[in-house]
Amino acid sequence: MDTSKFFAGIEVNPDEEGYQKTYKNCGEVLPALPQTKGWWLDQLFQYHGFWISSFGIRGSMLIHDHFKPRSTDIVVATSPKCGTTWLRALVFSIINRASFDFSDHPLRKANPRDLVPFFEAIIHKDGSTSFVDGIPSPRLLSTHLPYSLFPTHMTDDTSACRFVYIYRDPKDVIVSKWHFANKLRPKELPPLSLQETFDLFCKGVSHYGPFWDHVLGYWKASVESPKKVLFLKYEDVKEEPLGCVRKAAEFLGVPFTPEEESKEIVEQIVKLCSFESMSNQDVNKLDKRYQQRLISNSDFFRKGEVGDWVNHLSPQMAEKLDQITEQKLQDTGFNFH
Ligand code: PAP
Repeated sequence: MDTSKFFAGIEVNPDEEGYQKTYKNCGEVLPALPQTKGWWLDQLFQYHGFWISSFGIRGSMLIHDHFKPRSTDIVVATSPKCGTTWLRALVFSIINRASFDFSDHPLRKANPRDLVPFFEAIIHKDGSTSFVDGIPSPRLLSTHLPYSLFPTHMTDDTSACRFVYIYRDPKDVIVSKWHFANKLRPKELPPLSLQETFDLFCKGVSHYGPFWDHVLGYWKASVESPKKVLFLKYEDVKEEPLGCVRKAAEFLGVPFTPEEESKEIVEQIVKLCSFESMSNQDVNKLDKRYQQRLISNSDFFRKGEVGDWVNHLSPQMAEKLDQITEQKLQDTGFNFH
């Protein structure tokens, strides 16, 4: 599907002085950061307390220095493997519900990552904010960046842009990450064992980790600014999808009207975005790594279940992880239950 109509591509001109300053700063900052081997061929850098790939840091710096938020912007935020694909689909279909027929919906022809661009990656790739500047309002962008890495002009009360965040039981996150990492690892590397994955995750050394700090950052922001950050839980959306979709629509300022309710639009959105429906769309069965991407659409659909960790983690691993979670959340006022 041609998704260009959602993003008006614009000529990139990163030659100006401001951008050169950001590139120079990035070139100086990156080599000085603590580094470690990533989960595939990449390198992770510890940047403001989080382990992030070089592209994420460069993207974050460009956002920080050059991105101009609009009051209508919506940022879909997650720690990886917490339900990014699902949330992208849900928010896209809530916002665009008046524009499309559900039987011929863009989500039947395109993967959600083609409809809701990966904010820091696209800015890193372009080397400037030109592409995102060209997206018509309301812009939907997706990010894995921690809340604390966004500039204050996006997070303080003077900016009306909103964040929708979803988190998930870390035991299921580990299992999902483990499968995903092994899909991405090149053939010349041995598979990452579950134990290695577990140890790295527990040490906080995972993409955009430590996981708990990521979740806590968005949780605190949702408590302090409930109109700015909506904080959802994967397990809750699974259990009560209709209520969560209504809540998200209200948060986004587009509650469902009685007429929409009578036409069962909420039910149609939930059905369209369900794992069963999405994973069965031809476009999401593609395992072709297209457009020079490392990852194929089918890699984002595995089981989509709550509690699959019991089939992989030993009781000892589960107990250790629960203990770490309890420790990390101690005295924060937040818990995962
Ligand atoms: P990302 O952060 O790398 O973009 P993300 O979409 O968050 O990935 O993670 C994929 C997980 O979401 C997979 O979980 P699993 O490994 O436990 O199965 C995937 O199956 C699940 N997922 C994808 N689409 C949906 C959906 N529509 N509903 C529920 N879960 C989904």
